[in-house]
Amino acid sequence: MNQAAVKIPKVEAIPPTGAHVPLIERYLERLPFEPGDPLVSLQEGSTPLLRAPVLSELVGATVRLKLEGANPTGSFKDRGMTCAVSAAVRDGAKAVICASTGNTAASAAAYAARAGITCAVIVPEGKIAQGKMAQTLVHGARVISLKGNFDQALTLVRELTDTHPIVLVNSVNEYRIEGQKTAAFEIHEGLDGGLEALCIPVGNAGNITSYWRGFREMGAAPKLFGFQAEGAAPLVEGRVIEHPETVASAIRIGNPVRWEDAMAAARDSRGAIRVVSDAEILAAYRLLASKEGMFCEPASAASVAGLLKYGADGAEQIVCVLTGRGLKDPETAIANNDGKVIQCVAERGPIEEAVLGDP
Ligand code: AN7
Repeated sequence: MNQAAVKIPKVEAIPPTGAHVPLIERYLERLPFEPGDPLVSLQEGSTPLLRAPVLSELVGATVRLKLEGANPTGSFKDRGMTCAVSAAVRDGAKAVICASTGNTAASAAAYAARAGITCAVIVPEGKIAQGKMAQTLVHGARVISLKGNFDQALTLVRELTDTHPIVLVNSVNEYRIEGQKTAAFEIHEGLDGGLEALCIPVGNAGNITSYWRGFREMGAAPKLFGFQAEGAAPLVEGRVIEHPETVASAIRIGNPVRWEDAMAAARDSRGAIRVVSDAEILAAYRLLASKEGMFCEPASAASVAGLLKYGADGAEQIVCVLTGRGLKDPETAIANNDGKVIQCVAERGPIEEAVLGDP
């Protein structure tokens, strides 16, 4: 089974998707905003829900991918950030700050630029992917590279924001959770309430918390399966990891802020939080790119790695959340693929051999 086997259906039944509407407008009645409040939006949300035929075949169920990399800065963080920055502007803030493994930084930098306020980000030195660093810098944020890890960075920004009038936009900020719950609304609406299991990567655990809140507000209760990387799996091991390590730099987090909420989401949904190895993450990452045509970042592939490893408890309608876009992390992509680049001189014969010869 591959995409070529899929035929254009005869009857077109295109549901209204809410595309071209800022997320806060689309779900205003369910978010802590009022008409007339300042709106800082890059037209986030309303992301595609893509069928995954190869995965569906492998798992023996209908698997779809929620493409959060289609958000304006390339990750799900934009859902929370439109809310956090709109609220900050409404409340008169002139600056926002976050600790970040990269995506929160890129998103905060973009929304702060849009709002005309300043942004500072603290990132673990040498541990954020190049695409995210590029975004953050070009949006004009102040980037502080910390000789330490994400958890230390978060502790420091929390102390700073206790004593300075700067708004913290990590997922301790309730507006982040409120914004991110809208992805659950979209999936619930997109599948007419038919979702049975959701697979999602877990780092600081804000997103799994948000999805559970969103599903509950819709009166839905799919099983939530969260996946942590083996070297950074505090929720699975039940202890803080002092020196988290994983190829999936976005989820290299040893002491998640939303620890209790994440455990409650897994328990109350009759799901689980489980571990996948870096090798399993990279295998899923390559499979998504080479068989489904979907290039996500390594952390995102943890959701698919987990589904392939553990299944989804017999669920027939499954969604894997692809939290961020593959272009975020070009180094990992270039270091982990089966492709090759063939050098060639600009002449007919060698070109023919390069294109048509035995690989
Ligand atoms: C692609 O940017 O924590 O469990 O500082 O970038 O809600 O933390 C990123 C997290 C999954 C985990 N996938 O989400 C940050 C940051 C991607 C991510 C996660 C992140 P949470």
